[in-house]
Amino acid sequence: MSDSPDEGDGDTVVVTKTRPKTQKPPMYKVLLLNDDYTPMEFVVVVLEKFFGINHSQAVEIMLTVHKKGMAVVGVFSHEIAETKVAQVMDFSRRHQHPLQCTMEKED
Ligand code: TYC
Repeated sequence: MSDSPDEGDGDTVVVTKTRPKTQKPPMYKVLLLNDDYTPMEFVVVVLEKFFGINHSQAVEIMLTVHKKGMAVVGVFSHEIAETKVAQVMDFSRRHQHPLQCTMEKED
């Protein structure tokens, strides 16, 4: 019984380093896209209302989108990102603005 080969001699300590193999859930960038028709003030309201961004930061991000074509407005879990995109698209559609918002998996 105690001589069986897989029981060891009782005084050997095996230390295994824990290497986490569970992956962190992927995160998603929410992007706001430029267009020629959505009023600047509307975009600022969207950034304040749905992303909790303060007024001066919202103006800055809106101007970045206006000049560069798009900007990342936040990084969220898949579910939260999906909700933000849906909220922005619905709010824009209801106000008859063509503002586009999309999400993209972070690398
Ligand atoms: N380009 C728009 C304008 O000149 C403003 C704008 C900014 C639109 C950001 C969309 O995501 C956007 N009225």
